[in-house]
Parts: sequence; C-alpha cells; structure tokens
Amino acid sequence: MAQKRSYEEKSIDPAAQEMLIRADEMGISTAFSRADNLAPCNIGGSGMCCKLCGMGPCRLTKEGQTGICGATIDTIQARNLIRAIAAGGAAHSDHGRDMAFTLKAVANGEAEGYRIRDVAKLRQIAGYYKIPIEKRSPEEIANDLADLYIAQFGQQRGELAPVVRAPKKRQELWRERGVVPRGIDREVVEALHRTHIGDDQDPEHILQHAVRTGLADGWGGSMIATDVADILFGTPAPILGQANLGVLKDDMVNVVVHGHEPTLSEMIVAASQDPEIIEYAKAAGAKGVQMSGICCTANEILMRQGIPAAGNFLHQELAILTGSVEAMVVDVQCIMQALVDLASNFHTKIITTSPKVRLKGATHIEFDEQKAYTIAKQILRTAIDNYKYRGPTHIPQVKEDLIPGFSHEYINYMLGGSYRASFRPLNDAIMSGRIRGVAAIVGCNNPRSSQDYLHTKVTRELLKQDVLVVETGCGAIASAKLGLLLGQAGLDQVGPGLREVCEAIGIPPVLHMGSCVDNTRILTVLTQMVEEGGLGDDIDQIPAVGLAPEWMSEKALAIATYCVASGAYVIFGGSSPVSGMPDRVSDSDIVLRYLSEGWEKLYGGKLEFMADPDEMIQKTLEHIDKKRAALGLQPYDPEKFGKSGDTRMLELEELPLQERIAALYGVAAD
Ligand code: XCC
Repeated sequence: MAQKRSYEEKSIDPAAQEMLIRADEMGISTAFSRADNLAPCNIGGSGMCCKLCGMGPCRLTKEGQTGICGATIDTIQARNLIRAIAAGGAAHSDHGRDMAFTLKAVANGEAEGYRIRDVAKLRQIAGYYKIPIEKRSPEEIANDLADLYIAQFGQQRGELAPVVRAPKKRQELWRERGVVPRGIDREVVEALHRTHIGDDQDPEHILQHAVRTGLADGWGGSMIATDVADILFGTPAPILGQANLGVLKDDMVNVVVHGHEPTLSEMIVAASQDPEIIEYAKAAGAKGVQMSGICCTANEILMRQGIPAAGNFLHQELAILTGSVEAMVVDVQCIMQALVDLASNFHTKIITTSPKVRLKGATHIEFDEQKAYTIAKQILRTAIDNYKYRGPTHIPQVKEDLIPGFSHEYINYMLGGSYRASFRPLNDAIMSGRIRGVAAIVGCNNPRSSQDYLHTKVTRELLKQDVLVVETGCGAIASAKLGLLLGQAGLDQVGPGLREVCEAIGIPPVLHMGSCVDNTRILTVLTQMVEEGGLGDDIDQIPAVGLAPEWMSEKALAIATYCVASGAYVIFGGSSPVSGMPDRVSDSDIVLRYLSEGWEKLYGGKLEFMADPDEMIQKTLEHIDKKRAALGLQPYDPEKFGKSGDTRMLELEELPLQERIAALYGVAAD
C-alpha cells in the first residue's frame, strides 16, 4: 500500500488542505486519499500491458519477452500510446463537432438564446477558407462555415481545411512526411484499426500515424471548437475574475458548472441573471444565484464573462465538501464518477446534461440547443429548489483575483494597439533578450503529485528567468489560485527584462489563454510570430517550450503530439506511459527514443517525460538558449535590462485594485 501523505503534501493550496481535513473528519474519501490507498500498476503504467485481444492480457516484465502474438514491448507501448492519443483527440474533436452543429443551428435560427457575438472573427475565419463574406449576412457566412467545419469530421480524402493556417514551411513538411490529416474521424478510426490484433506492428510506423491523429485534433477538432466558441460567445479580452473555493457564497444558491463545452454553461450564466430566476432564488430565501466553474468549463466562462472559477480538476470533490453547492452541472470530460457518492453526504444534486455522459444516481436534464435557455432555467430552478435542504457549510475563505482573457487576438492588439496590431513588439523583445523565450504551461492536476506544486514551481522559476508564460486549462487555474495571474501583482517575482516588457505593455507575466481546446490559440500565436519575422521561418525555430507538469488525461497526450508535430519541445511531468522497465537500456528503448530523438529529426519538436521540476526548468532554459543561438540572437543576459518603469509601477501599486486594472488594461473592472 502506498504511503499516506500529509495535507501539505497532497496539495499546496490552503483551500484544498482545509477541505481535505474536513473530508477526513467526515470519513469521506477523495481522489487524494484514493491515490494514497491505490498504488498504480507499474506494468500498465509503463505501457507494457497489452489487453487488445482475448489471448491476453499480456503483462510483460522482462526484456525480450513478447505477448502471445509475438508483440514486443515497443509495439505494445506504441499501440497503447496511439490509442490514448486517439481517445484524447476524439474527446476534443467531438466537442468541436458539437460546437459546429450549434453554429449551424444558430445560423438557421434554430438555437434558442444564441446569437453570433463576434462577427469580425466570423469574417476573419471565413476568409481563411475563401468563404465569400462581402454583402452577406453573418448568418449566411456562419452557415457556410458550419457546413465546412462539419465536413472536416467525415472527410475521407484530401487535407483538413484549417491546416492552411499553419506556417507554409510546416505545411510542406507535413506533406513530405505524409501526416497531413485527411479527416478527423478517419484518423481516429485508422488509429483504432491499426492497433487491432494483427495489424500495424512497427512501433515507428504506428507513431507516425499518432502524429497524423494528433494533428487532426490540434489543427482540426480543437481549433474548430475554439473558433466557434469565439464566434458565438465572443473572443476573450482581459476581464477581472476570481479563483478558488472562497468564491462560493453562504447566502446564495451555488451552482457549479463542470466539464468542457461552453454551449450550456454560457446559457446557464445568462439565465442566472434573468430577473425571473433571481426572484425565484429570493423566494427560496437566498440572495440570488452564484455561478462558478470547475475545469475547462470554468475557463470558458471565466475568460468571457468573468464568472469565478471554484477550482481545477482536483477541486471538483472539494467544492461539494463545502456543503454549499446546490447543484454541480456537468457535461463532458474530466468528471469523476466519485461525485455522486460524495454528494450523497450532502444535499448537492449532480446534474448530467450531455446525451453522451450519464452517472448512475445523478439527475439527468438533457441539453438541447434548440431550447437551451429554457433548459438552463429548468436546471437553475432545480438548484434553487434544493437550497432549503442545505445543511451546515464550511467554505474556505481563500480566493485570489486574476485577469484571464488573453486570446491571440487580444495579444496581437495589446502589443500594437488598434491601428498597428502586431506581434512585432513580442518578437523584438525576444530578439533583444528582454524576453528570453516563451513557455506554455498547461494541462491537468494529478493526485499522484502534490496539487498545483509542479505547475507553480515551474512557472515561478521560469518567470524569474525572463521567460514569458502562457497558460491554459487546469494549469492556468493553479496559477490563478496562487495569485500569479493578477497583472502587476507578481511582477516583483519576475526577471528584469520580462518585467520591463510587462510594464511597458501592461500585461501580467503569465497570460491565461483559455481552456484546453484553446491550446490552438498558442499554435496561432506561434504561427503569427513566425509570420512577423525575425524568429526563423517555422515554429520549431522559436525559443519556446510546452510543459504539462501534472498531466493525467489522454487529451493531454493528444495535445503533446500535435505540439511536437508543430515543432515544439514538450515536457511532461509525473509518470511516463512509455517508460518501460526501470533498468531498460535506453538504446533499446525504441519508443522513448523515437518520441524524443526520432520526432525531433522529423518535426523539430520532441516529447520527453521527467518527474523532477528542476530538470524541467533546466531543460526548458537549455532549449530556449539553444534556439536563441541557432537564430543568431544575442545570448540572454539577465543584467542587461529592467532599469525602467519602476516608478510608474509603484504608483499603480498604490491604487485600489479596480482602478489599477482599469489603468493597466483599459477595461471596466466589474
Ligand atoms: Fe481535464 Fe480541461 Fe486536464 Fe483539466 S486540464 S484535468 S484534461 S479539464 Ni485540459
């Protein structure tokens, strides 16, 4: 049995620690305690268990051993990995498909409560695909775009349309390597076909298709999800938000939305502000409805509406443990089955809404985009009716302010303003060495490591080293909970050159770019940096690294794969799903070497797994410096910059928060 950890070892978040103490006092299990009580299977965990047919499962434990069919450890590892990538890509892409169907319904006036909020983005995206825009209504353009996007899923031949948005050189490289995705569903199906008993058994050949499957996610399903969410709900711009369990309110009906798709959660947020619903809540004895989010649903409504995030992945159980949640409304992905059992200790209703996801014991109120607003109100009334059953509550008084909403459009605008929006200042700052490089720190929480520790340790150290950090997903919420996303608040902890840039432009040193499908925003930023000039002619030349220090989901592996194929060095923390036996000689470890050296030769990007955060930091900096040198840029010098701007920042620090934010970002802070 694994060793029990202290509360501080389970999470560095004080709100989480408080709730874990409460869970123990009440005798309730959580993912944290279950992780302590359930040791991971070393054979499966290292990718050496094959259960793809009825002759097995074949659990390989010795070098040279094979499965009953003769499959080697490397083949089994590659097959397991591509299946995970296909599942992760399928999850993101199915989300994208549903968004495309919603866009089609909105264009045809069949989706109650929705409208096209960002016509400029719609026109811009349509332009990429040569959809006519002149003298056409937004609905006509949206209808054509929806048809094109829906067709990407079932397309059998040719190339996925959004691939044209990658740098030209990268597109050519993909064509040469034969990995341009044909259709999203086709690549996922082929991944499953190839890994059926008796099919593709060359690990490198299997992993080549893993690249094509990953690209179908990043430059396909996920990109479609982000595009449509922006068109329907607005492209994010900086807004004031809050994060952590302290956002729950004792005197309000607390409704927590959890999962991924913004379609229903946006509608629930709108309905929660409907006077009829507020009256209904008041009649039930509450002051109103307090909305908050968990996981990527949180990110979607946080960056567009400023709705607070109750927390990241490992906070889903902790929110219920406060006893203050009337309803947790879930859609798809990252929803623990443990929620229903846990909720039975309180009055909390778990409400499932997706036709794809049911939990035994949960209330099911199915989402239908044609009557979304009506359903949203029905869900809220169900939550309000539940308020009278609330027992004693224990809400940790822990929360932090943050400023999310750094879409690539906003980053472009903030760098140059309305008349000269451009990535030039960012490229110049990297070229001069004020910014050493860029790190995207993304991904999940994992109860096998201390919650938020790896994320924030890596983030803090890279900031000190003048690395600009962009974040998405649960990693962004980790930084938010620890106060790293609040404008200038963290600037005293960042390197001098980076600080100078943040002060000059008025940005936080950590930019929250959205949910996990929004990692495609990072692809767009990297592409625009290439197109701006000065940092090479392809993504693999930019001094940038992607990290997922606390990854756990198959979606994270899909993201890693498309980032590598796009040219990025990607570092994953925690355990490696292809680690093999501890004493395996690395030369014989075909899969590990292929993901790193093999993919680097083919795509300029590589995927490596390492548990130690200091090693992650060191490898990140080495890579950034290597890319700087290859571009012929000046070596990074921490002494060179950072002597300007301090007076203005000191003045700003004196201002009340709302005024400070208005001065820095030019946005209303409420
Ligand atoms: Fe899930 Fe997107 Fe991971 Fe968080 S970061 S635990 S996948 S919610 Ni995507």
